[in-house]
Amino acid sequence: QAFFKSVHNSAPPSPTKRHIKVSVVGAGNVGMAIAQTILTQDLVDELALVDANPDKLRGEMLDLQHAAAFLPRTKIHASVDYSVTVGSDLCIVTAGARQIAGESRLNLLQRNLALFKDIIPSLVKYSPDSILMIVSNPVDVLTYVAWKLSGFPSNRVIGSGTNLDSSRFRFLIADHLDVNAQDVQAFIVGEHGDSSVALWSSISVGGVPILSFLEKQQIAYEKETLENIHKEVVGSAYEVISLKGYTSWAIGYSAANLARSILRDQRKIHPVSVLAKGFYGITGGDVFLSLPAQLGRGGVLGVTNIHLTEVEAQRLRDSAKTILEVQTQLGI
Ligand code: 6V0
Repeated sequence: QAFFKSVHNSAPPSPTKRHIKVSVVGAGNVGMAIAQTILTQDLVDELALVDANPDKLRGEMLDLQHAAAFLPRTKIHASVDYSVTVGSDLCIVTAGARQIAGESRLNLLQRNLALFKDIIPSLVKYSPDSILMIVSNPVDVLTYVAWKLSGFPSNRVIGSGTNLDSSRFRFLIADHLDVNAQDVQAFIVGEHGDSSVALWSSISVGGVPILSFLEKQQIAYEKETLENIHKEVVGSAYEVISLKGYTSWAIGYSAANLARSILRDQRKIHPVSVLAKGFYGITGGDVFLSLPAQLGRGGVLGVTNIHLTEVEAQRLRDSAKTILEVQTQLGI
């Protein structure tokens, strides 16, 4: 028996909006921060969680479901079986082996490669038309791995890349100038991590190019101060991890921000990891690294042709070389 009695003379149902589904693989600190940010921002109708640990997974699912009275209505389910992800529009992968003390990055990568060989084909099987967003580290190489394993066109495989590094950068510049971080346009591109490249030449605040503004005002800007801000960005993940054990909130907002641009076809420009061969003189192989890319319902819609100084372009090519060197040792 129906809970509601039907209403007489009710209008025919209005065309329902498209059902949007996102799956998050890996219900750890990062996966759950992304899941909860997506929920609070009312981005999806259905959220599926997958993890290898069934107890942790069920606990996280119940904990989120218990907030239903305070959240936009979203169907949340979870399973160790990938059939739960069927028909996803977007699949976000945060699963990852944790680095063991003294373990090399390459060894960690080999372990994560083994996980991806299981995860990516399973996602593709149930959501062949989805967009893949990779968050697990090392994110650029694993995005390449996901692209290879999925057989998807490159516009549907995106790494969260330096979207997070750029938001840390914007925060630090805003803090330095005492302005709102949302008014600071600034990009960090290249590898998510140590060889990332800060694009100082294209920073603007409220539309004002910052370097030429400072020069015109004859405010001595110290190159060293600027370089220190970039160094702080590179070191900030290490600092947070050494203090609280992991990073979660900023990557949660960063990934949800990318999800919004994709699912709502926002056509916004984000520095994310994309197939970079052929852009900005990057040659030598199929490499994924972050470039300012326009994101929408089709995934990566294009790469912005921003002006780089020769030094910035060279740093970007060096960053590509660093990633390619690691990639060639993988054997896939
Ligand atoms: P975590 O809290 O250890 O969570 C990892 C989760 O993955 C655990 O719940 C595991 O049970 C699960 N898992 C392991 N193997 C599998 C598998 N085969 N299938 C499904 N689930 C599995 O780690 P945390 O959440 O802190 O980090 C996750 C990943 O995100 C790591 O690789 C981090 O380095 C990476 N980050 C990437 C960032 C970025 O900007 N790209 C930022 C922060 C962290």
